[in-house]
Amino acid sequence: MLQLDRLPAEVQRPTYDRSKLKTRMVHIGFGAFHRAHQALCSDKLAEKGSDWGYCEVNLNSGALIEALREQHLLYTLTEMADDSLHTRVIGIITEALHGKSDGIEAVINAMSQPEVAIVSMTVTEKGYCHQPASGNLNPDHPDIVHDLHNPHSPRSLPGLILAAIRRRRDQGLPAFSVMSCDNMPENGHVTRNVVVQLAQHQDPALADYIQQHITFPSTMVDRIVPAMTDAAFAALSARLGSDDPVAVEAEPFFQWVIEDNFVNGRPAWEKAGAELVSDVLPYEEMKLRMLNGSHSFLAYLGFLAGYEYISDCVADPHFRAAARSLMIDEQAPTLRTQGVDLNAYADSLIARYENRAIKHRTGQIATDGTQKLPQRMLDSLRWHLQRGSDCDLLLLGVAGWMRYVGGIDEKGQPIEIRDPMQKQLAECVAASDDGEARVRALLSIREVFGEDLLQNGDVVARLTAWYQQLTTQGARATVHQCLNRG
Ligand code: NAI
Ligand code: CS2
Repeated sequence: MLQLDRLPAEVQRPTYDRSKLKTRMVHIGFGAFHRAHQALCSDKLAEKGSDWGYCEVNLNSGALIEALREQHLLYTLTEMADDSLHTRVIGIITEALHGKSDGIEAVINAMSQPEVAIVSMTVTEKGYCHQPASGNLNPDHPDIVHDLHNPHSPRSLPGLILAAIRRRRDQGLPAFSVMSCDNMPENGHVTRNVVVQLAQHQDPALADYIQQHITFPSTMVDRIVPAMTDAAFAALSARLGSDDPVAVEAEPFFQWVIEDNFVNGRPAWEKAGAELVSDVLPYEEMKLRMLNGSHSFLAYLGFLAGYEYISDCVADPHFRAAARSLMIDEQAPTLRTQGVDLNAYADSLIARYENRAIKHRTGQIATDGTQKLPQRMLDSLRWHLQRGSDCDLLLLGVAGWMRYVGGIDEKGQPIEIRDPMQKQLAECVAASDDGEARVRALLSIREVFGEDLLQNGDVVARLTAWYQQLTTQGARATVHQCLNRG
């Protein structure tokens, strides 16, 4: 348990009066990223006099919430570069709830307090229960099926938001704004879509109310925050003089671009490093395609090549050059971004990947590929296919995912595939021979690939060629060859 009186003097502690904070925000998804990003920004703002505090909620695992409560809602964030580290105690949390042990009613009640003005979330892409290719609600998702029949005791994020909106409307309370901080293009629109579509099934009048009264600001969020490991916890405990099971470590870089569209006020986040803009889409697209697209490319191919961390991948000159070429030659041309030096942006991303203090596992980034591929690679792939322009690195990235979800690595060892569609992936793999049949079987997953890619013979042939090359020659040689293609 974190003990403030044992912490070394250089650890920064809150200097503001925590008892003056009010619970004006409820955040769903108390994961590593939120602890290192939005919570930090609001903590910095509290140092400047803001009273916007957070009620933190986890819907599935309760261990973190329990640990947070035990240490008086405090935890440490350590920013790590190759040659420096800085630890700060975050004090911005006022309450913490676990949907299962406290009960979902306690969470709906917290979201229905008069002072709550913002509900935000980082629940990973799969938490939205949508179809990744279309952004529409997946009506067959088991949690959505449950929530359709049990609107007052929801399990899903859309169902929970809807229950709280209904409660506030019925009690005549002011509406809140709903802000997604997950890595999806137009994350505000995706959130609005799933909530409104669920409402249309449950209560059309509520869907109209949402359209009129609730805003869903989109955000672009950026900071590399790897999952903590046993080794990281042990090193931190030795430095801090006490354990902090809620601790998180992050790179120094921080970016948060927020659509300024809030119905009931917001913290002045711009005073603590965020950018408030009228249109987030160009920022989101740039980040999702150049950063997350290259991350996924490195994750699948790097994992297959035996690289454990992203910093190992970019220490290989061929992988580094391939990642940069993917960013500049295949992702940058697809962007609507204006006024940004994309070459400098690509260089800054590579420099961030080289940070060896950040142990960002390729296996972590490789999770949930079905939820990530459309916005990271497939939108750009379609852009090139329409124009007949070169997109072999994107194709190789997709082939890398196909090889990865085959479930056997280059040494013949099993890969543990973590993906909400894992069952469907395993069925596709089991029912298809390695090679073109495997490529076709995976491309036929419409929720991810839509209809068009499987029907495009050229795409199937080129994906198959890269897939087979990965199988026969391995990821290292294939990345090298793709880089030197004619
Ligand atoms: P994490 O694994 O530490 O936390 C995930 C959180 O999502 C947990 O609180 C979990 O309870 C919740 N969750 C998972 N599935 C859910 C579901 N079906 N319904 C409701 N809640 C669910 O992951 P981390 O690092 O916090 O990342 C979360 C998301 O934040 C990412 O998927 C991404 O969209 C975004 N993000 C992460 C960054 C990073 O470097 N870690 C950087 C930028 C964005
Ligand atoms: C990563 C991102 O886990 C992943 O899929 O690509 O979480 C990445 O670390 C962040 O988006 C950086 O802002």
